[in-house]
Amino acid sequence: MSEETLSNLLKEDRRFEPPPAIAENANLKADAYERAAADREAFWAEQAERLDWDTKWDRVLDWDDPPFAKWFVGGKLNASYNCVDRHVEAGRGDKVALHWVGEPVDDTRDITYAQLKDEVSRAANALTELGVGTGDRVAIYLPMIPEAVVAMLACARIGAPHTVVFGGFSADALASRLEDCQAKVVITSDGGYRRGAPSALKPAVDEARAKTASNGHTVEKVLVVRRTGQDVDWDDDVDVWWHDAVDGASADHTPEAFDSEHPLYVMYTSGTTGKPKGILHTTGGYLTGCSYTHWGVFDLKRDTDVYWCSADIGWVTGHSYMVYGPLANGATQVMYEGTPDSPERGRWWQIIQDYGVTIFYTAPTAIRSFMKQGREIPDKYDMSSLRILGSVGEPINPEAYVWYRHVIGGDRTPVVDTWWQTETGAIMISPLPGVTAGKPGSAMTPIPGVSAEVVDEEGTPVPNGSGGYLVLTEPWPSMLRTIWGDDERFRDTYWSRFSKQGYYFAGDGAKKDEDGDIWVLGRVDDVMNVSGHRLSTTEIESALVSHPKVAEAAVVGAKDEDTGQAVCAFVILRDEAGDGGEDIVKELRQHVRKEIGPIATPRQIMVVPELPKTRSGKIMRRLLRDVAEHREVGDVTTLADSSVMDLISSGIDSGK
Ligand code: 6R9
Repeated sequence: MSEETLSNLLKEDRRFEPPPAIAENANLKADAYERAAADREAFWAEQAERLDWDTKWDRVLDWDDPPFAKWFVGGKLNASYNCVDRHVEAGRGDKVALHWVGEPVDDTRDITYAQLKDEVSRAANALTELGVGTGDRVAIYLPMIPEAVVAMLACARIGAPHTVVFGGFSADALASRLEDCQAKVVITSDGGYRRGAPSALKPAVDEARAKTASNGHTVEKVLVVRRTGQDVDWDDDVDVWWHDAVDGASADHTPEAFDSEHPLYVMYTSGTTGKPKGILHTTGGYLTGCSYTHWGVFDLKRDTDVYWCSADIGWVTGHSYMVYGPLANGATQVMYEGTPDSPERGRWWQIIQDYGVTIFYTAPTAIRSFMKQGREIPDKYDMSSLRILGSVGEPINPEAYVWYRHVIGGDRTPVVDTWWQTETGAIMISPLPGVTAGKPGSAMTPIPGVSAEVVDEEGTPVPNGSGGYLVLTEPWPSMLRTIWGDDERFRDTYWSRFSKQGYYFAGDGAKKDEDGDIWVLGRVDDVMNVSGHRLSTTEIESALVSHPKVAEAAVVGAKDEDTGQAVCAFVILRDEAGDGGEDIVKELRQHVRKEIGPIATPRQIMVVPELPKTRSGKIMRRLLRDVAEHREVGDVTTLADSSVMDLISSGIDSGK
C-alpha cells in the first residue's frame, strides 16, 4: 500500500486518556499485555478458568494440524450451564439477566437469572420432545424477543448447534441456510413489531420449508412463538406452538457436559459477495473468548453495571455480546426489540436514561445517523450513568467517534473501537478503557492474548507509518474452526494468502501509524487504485463526513478509462443543510481535494436520501458500484431495506 494512503486520517492528533476512576479499578491493566506475551497459552488457560468446567482440559492448544485448531483439549462443559445455572447456584438467581424492552411502548419484561434458567430448561425439554438430539441443527428465525435468547441457550444446553437467521432475511436466504446446514427444526414466531406495526415471519418459514422440500431436505418441525397474534397458516404435522410445547414442559433439566470442541453454532456471514459462509464456532474456546473480552474490553463490573448492546441477535455481535459474553459473566443487560427512532427519535436515549445503562455498544452507522439528526435529541435525556461506549462493525470516522464521546458520553467515557469478525468470534483489536489513550478512528492494538500484524504482499510486517494487510499471527480460542461442510473453502479463504507464515488473513486492509497503532481501513476489496495510487474508501468517506453539511458518505471505485478506477461518492446531507445549495457538489469536491489531495477528488458526487446497507449496517458498495458504472443493480436480498436502491437510482436518473 502506498505511502499516501491514509495520511489524512493519520493527521488525527486528539488523544483521550482513560479517566482515573476507570484506570484505577480496571479489570484489565497494562500488565496483562506482558503476561500474555510471556506465555500466551498460560494466559488463555487463565481466561478459561473464568468458566465452570465439568472436566478440566489436559492440553490448552492442539495446533498439530493447522489451520484446524483444538482448544482446551479433553475439557468438558455446558455453555448454557455457564450462562445461566451457575449464577443461580451462586445465589444470584434474583439478579435481572434481561431488561427486555419491546417495540410497543410499555411492553417490557424483566427476566431474572432464575427465571431464565427455568425457561431455558423448559425449552430444552421441549426440543428433546420434538426429536432434537445432540448434534442436530436448529435454525432460529425470530425477532428480538426473549425467546430468541432462550432458544439459543436451550440448543446449547442439549448440544444442538443453532443457526440464527436474521428476521429481516427473505424466505430464499432462509432456505439456503436451512439446506446448507440441514436444519431439522426451525424456531420462529407468527411475526414481530417494526415501527409500530406487526410484520409477519411465519409465511417466510412456510415458503422456505416448501423450497427446501423441493430440493430434498425436510424440516421436521417448526416451533412457533406467538408474538403479534396475527393469523398464520398451520400444518398440524409440522407446526407446534411454543406455548403448547414449552410452557407445559418441566423446568428441571440436567445439562450434559460436552466436549470443548463440540459445535456450538453456525453463523452465516452476510457475505457482500458470493455464497454465504457458515462459520462454525465450538464451545470451550468460543465461550472463553466471549467471556474474557466482555469482561476486559468493557470493564464489566457484574454487580453494578447495566450493559446494552444494540446489535440484532441475527448478527455475530448479538451472539457474542448479547448472549454468550454477558450471560457467561452474569451481567444485567438491556435487550430492545425495536428501531432507534420508533415511536420517536429519542427512543434509545430514553432507554439509557430509564435503565441507567452504564456500558453501551453500537455501530458507527447508527452514530452517524444520530449525528445527522442533531444533538438536540440526545441532549434532552440524562445519560450520566454511561461510563463506557463501544463501537463495532466498520471503521468509525474520527468525527463520529468524537461526537459519540462528547454528545452521548458527556466527554467522560472512553470509546472502545473494537475490531473483530464473525470468524474471530470475539474482539481482537481494541483499546482497553483503563489503559489506552484513545485516538479517534484507530482500533489501536491487539488485546492481551491476541497477536495481530500488518503485512505486505510477501507477509513481512510493514514499518510504522505504512499500510498493508491485517493478519492474526497466532491461533486464539474463539477462532472459527471451519466453514460448515467446506474445509477446503476454509483453508482457501483465510489461510492460503499467507500460508508460508501460517497467518490468518482477515480480508481487511490496515495501516500502522508512527506509534505502531492499527487503523483498519476496511475490506481489501474496498481499496481503490486510482492512477496507480491506492486510496481507501474509508479515507475519502472520513474527509467527506468532516464537511459540516455531510451526514454520511459512501465511496466506491468505478472503472475509468483514464485512471483505472475513479472515485465515486454517494453522500447524505445533514438535515440542517437542506439541499446543500447549488454548489454543493463543487464544494465537496474541493473539500476532499483540500483534505486529502487532488488524487482523491471524486469524479462524481451524488447526493442521495439513503445508502444501501445490510442489517449489520455495512454499506453494500457492490450495489453502489453498479450504479456508478451504470449497470443493472445486482442482488439486493441481503439489504435491510431493499427499496433503498430504487430511491437512489430514481434520484440519480432525475438528475438530482
Ligand atoms: C463484528 C463484525 C467483520 C468486518 C471486518 C471489518 C469490519 C468490524 C470494525 C471493522 C474497522 C472496526 N469491522 N469492526 N472495521 N473497525 N472496529 O462486524 O463482524 O459482520 O463479520 O464483519 O467488519 O471489515 O472484517 P462481521
